[in-house]
Amino acid sequence: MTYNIGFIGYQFMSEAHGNALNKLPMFFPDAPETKRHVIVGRTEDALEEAADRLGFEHTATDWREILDDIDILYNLTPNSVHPEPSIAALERDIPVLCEKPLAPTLEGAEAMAEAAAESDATAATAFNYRYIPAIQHARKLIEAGELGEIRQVRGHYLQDWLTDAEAPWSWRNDEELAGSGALGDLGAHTFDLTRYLVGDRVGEFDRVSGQLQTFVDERPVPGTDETRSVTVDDAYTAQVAFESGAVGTFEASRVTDGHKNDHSIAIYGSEGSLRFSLERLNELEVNLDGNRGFETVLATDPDDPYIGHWWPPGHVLGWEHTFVHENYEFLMAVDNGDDYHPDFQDGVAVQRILDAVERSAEDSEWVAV
Ligand code: SOE
Repeated sequence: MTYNIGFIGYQFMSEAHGNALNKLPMFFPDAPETKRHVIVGRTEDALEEAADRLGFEHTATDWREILDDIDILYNLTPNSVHPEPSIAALERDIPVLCEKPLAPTLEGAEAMAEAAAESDATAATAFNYRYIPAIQHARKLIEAGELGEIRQVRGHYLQDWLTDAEAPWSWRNDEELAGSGALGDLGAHTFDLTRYLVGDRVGEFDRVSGQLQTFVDERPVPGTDETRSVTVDDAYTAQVAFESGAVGTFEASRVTDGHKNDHSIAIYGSEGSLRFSLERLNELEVNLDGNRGFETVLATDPDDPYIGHWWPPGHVLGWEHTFVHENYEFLMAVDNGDDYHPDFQDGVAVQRILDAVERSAEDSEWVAV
């Protein structure tokens, strides 16, 4: 079967997923066949250009028009547009891959998770960082008990694209369109990665104490001489208590000047520890034999996940490869009817954490997730 793919959205994430679909036939020849059938957007000129560049046969300006013609929906829009099209597709048992976070609010994410639970179709939340070979190597070490009892998790996602007060306003700066700022856009990834790496050992996020801060409260609107208010956080920090008694500290920012895309996580156990940074995504630092400190492992061996599809050892991978792996696993799950994670239940679990951090920041106290 060749699956007709529909994208809603034609910007950054559409390029990442379009590139991934383009690479699958050559590097993952057992992947289900797909056709980039239709791409949806509001601005016709930009849409036509994107359709050409991303290899789509058709364009549309209303997502409601495409559901009869597609086999799989990719919802790659601003967060406020995630619920309605995703739920409509799932009600027709059309598989959905939706970018993260699931929705601007917990209510929206719960409606999406409910639709997924009632649907026979696969519903994926696009937490792509689970598909890094070094991260999957880390999970194997943790699952094998190499770190012993997990005690502490430290995670951060630091960028600096909004350090300049003149950096332009976008939907990611608006509470109605995004829900939150660095918290939902970046913190969501770290919360999911934590659930993926140590969820089986520390349980869920139990209680959080968080703070949100906005440093620049209005920004220029591109192509105009106007400014618009920033109604979401530039940065968040949070303390976390897990169900097991393990503890965590988390933060994300869009104004940490000098950090470009530094998604880092460190796990500390009774027998050892490990740490990872997206800016060195082929490497995992491990500290497993006593007090020698951290040693760097290059996760590019043939038996490291996905590496056999690419290049010889040491011919390193990049950010884009995480989307190729994610699309491969998603399409295989759709084709085989297998369980897929991270699904919408994983997505709503992260949304509960986002919501708790926001409530805690509002009330300046610890809150239950
Ligand atoms: C923000 O700049 C962003 O594009 C996030 O929205 C993505 O989820 C992350 O993978 C890269 O940074």
